[in-house]
Amino acid sequence: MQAETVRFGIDKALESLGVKAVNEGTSTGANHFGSGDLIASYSPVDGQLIAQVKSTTKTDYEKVLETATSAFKTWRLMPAPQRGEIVRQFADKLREKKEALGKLVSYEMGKSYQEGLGEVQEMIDICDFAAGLSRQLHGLTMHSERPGHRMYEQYHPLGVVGIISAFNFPVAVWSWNTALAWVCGDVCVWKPSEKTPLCGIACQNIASEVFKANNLPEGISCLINGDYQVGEFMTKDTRVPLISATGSTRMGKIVAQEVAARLGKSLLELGGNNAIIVTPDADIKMTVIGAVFGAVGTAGQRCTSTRRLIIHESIYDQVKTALVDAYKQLRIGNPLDQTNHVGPLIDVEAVNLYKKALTAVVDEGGNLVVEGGVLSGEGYESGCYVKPAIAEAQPEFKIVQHETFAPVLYLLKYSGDVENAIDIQNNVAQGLSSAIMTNNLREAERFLSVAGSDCGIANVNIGTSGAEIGGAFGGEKETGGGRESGSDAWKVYMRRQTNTINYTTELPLAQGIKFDL
Ligand code: UN1
Repeated sequence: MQAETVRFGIDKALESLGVKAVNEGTSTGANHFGSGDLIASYSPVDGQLIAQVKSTTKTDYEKVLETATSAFKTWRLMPAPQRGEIVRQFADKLREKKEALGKLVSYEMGKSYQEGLGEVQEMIDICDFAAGLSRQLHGLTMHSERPGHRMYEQYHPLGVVGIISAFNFPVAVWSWNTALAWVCGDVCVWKPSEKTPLCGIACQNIASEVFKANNLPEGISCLINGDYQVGEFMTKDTRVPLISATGSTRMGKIVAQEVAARLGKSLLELGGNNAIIVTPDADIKMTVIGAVFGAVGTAGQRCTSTRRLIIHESIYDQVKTALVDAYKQLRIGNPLDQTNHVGPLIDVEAVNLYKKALTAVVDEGGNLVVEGGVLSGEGYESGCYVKPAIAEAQPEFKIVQHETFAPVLYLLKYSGDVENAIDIQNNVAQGLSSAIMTNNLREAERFLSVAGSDCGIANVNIGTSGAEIGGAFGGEKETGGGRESGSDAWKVYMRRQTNTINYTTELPLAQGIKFDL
């Protein structure tokens, strides 16, 4: 009982999600198998081994692809609203398992339990969205230039969709893809991050129950596990028309080239280097809340995390002081304990990158106003807990141009007009999320205008992270250009067909061409 309390009920959560000590890491639904090496999942929370997962071999993968390809032939024939009903049932199951799954996300990945629950809520939201969407997979109709002809376009499913996801959103990003792909009539093969394989096992178990209860064939939801080589089985496979990959820009460039080499489609969600512009007309209290959550939420490991604050010189000192004060209130520790704000980084490798960034910013002439450092001692035995840091820096510093997946916030000063701040903001390789804090309508509109932010997401008076599922999610430049989640992101999971129908007894040619025999 004592141990149970200390572990915040994680053992019960694992049991309810069907996560065992050793799990088959390959699955086509009810059928789990796997013959590859074991992947061990250690919690960054307490350094304990949670469980192991058998990785996917090439032979296992072939079995998955055969099953998925055959399931597609059945699944695509089911009317889209009926597929939406299956996704609705999946959302119900997620509601039942929300606490357990939120806890596993928190324990395996290290984000706060609140954020773990939030991530499962994103899954539920996208499923609800997809269920409604299943009745709205509309194409357009056009007027033909020929008499007695009709033109329209329709959307058909693509087939097998390959999903490669990252550790930082170990369940939600899969669901953004899969919920849409399923209503579109596709079947999915998912390779979760090898840093969070148990979240994959748990989600697959939940999905499998729903497909089984509806007597649907094996292969609509598939799971594979392993490192980049297992990802390569899919990226190089012409039977997988679409690869949706979330992760680093480095990974995305490799995936994009492999998929392009076979003229497949890819949807890429890669690195961000997100900034908040703080103008003289900003509400400072709101700015501090938005910036602190953006920079330290998920320990700075969101692709939407706030990395740069671009502050007008007239309020620079005021904002800096308010931030330094706010950082003093931050409680760092076990993320399952709801009194803590900041949990651990994913692993020791991430801690090293964090340390490197702090050294680099000082080497380049920056100044640490909140020093940071790695925590040790009781409660920090995993070696993954770090203190969020703030550094005064210059926009052109190499380290400021680079995405470090850790709670390091750079303060940059601008003078003059908002255009100067926008220039600094846009002058990085990445283009995911951006924000401006201002009560000045002109500044806000300039930020949103064609000459404003060049990012996929541009917010006014909210931070850079925490996007809602209803909008299309993604970014430009080195972020990869993909769009997932809401709006019309579903179109990437389908193939478009233009149909022209002649209901006359003549065969007139388009463009007025005469071809009399
Ligand atoms: C990610 O970090 O990969 O906008 C996704 C957000 C979340 C999703 C982040 N809704 O912060």
